[in-house]
Amino acid sequence: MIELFYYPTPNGRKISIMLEEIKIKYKITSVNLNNNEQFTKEFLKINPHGKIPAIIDHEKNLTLFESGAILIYLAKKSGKLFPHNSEYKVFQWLIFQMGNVGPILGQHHHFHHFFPNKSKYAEERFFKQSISIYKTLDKVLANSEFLVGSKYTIADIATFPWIARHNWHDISLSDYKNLSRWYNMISGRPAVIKGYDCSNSGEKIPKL
Ligand SMILES: N[C@@H](CCC(=O)N[C@@H](CS)C(=O)NCC(=O)O)C(=O)O
Repeated sequence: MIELFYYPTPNGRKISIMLEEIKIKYKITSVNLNNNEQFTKEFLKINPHGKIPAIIDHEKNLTLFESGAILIYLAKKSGKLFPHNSEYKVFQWLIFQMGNVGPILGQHHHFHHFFPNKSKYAEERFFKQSISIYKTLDKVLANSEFLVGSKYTIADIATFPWIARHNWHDISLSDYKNLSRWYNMISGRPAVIKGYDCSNSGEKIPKL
């Protein structure tokens, strides 16, 4: 049994979607970020950096944080969504998500959505970099069904919940034809629909 420490955010949803995709038994423990529950003494023992997601694999008595590490762990445990013959390409796009998509889009919606007009420099900087990420993803998906060829992998799962926040980014996803095709395809997967709202918060996957 996997225990997922969760809040309905892009990083949290990567793992709930993965757990649904691999059909493993799991339970959700909510860590309410609005109430600063990520900083409780108990949670800091699980992730000393005070961020969700984290998991405990109770069968193995293993605690893990950082969504990329958790995705790799769950893929290896289940033997799913991490094809051996394209392992390094999966790492490439997973690391691209961890190092670019998440941090840049995260900073962008922070400055643009929560802190508008207060730092023109920061707002413009992250907006520009966010557009560049959308363009890069659109370009690669012009010649590839998924991020790594024809296989849906943990790299797609890591990236999808960030693109699902496209409304927050004030970027029109429909301007990116290939990224839209990929987004619609993944949005329709039953495991993605279930994992996106695993805590029954009522939030639906945004449409284009
Ligand atoms: N690199 C981390 C990022 C985790 C992260 O930033 N989580 C956010 C939610 S999406 C969080 O817990 N924020 C609470 C805070 O910063 O206090 C990962 O991929 O797991």
